[in-house]
Amino acid sequence: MTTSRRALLAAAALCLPALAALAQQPPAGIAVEQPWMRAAVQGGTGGAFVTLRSTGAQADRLVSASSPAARAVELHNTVRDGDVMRMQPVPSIEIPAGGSVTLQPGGLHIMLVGLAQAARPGSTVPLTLNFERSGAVTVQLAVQAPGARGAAAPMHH
Ligand SMILES: [Cu+2]
Repeated sequence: MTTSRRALLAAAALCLPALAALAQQPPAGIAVEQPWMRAAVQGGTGGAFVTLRSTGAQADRLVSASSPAARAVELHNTVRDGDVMRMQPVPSIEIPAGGSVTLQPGGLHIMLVGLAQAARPGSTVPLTLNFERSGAVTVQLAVQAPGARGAAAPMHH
C-alpha cells in the first residue's frame, strides 16, 4: 500500500464518526392540520388556529409566522388575569416528537395583525409557518364566522 493511499484511508476513517452522527439525527417533520381563522375587518386583527402534528422523531418548534395578507403575524397565548382573559405574545410553540399541539380559541393561537383586506367567511388567507427544524410550511386558512370555535369540517368522535 502506498503512503498516499494509507493517508487517504486514515482520512476516511476520521470522517466515519461524523457520518454516523449525521445518520443518527432523526428527521423532524410537521403536518399542519385544519388551518382556519376567524373573520375580521380590513385593517383589523384575526386569530388563526391550526393543529401542529409531529411526523418526525425529533421535537420541533414554531418560531414565527407571516402572511402577505397581514402587516404582522404574532404567536400568542391566552392567560387568565383575575376575571379577564388576556393575550400574551410567546416566543415559540414547542411540538413534542410524535405529539401534537392544537391552537384554539382561549389558548395558543396565531394573530394576524393589520389585515390588508377584510377576511370574509368562505374565503381563504395564506399563512406561512416557520419551524426551527422543519423549515417553512405554507397553508391556506379557511375563514369562519367571527365567533367560530373550531374548523367548519364536522368532527366525528
Ligand atoms: Cu392574540
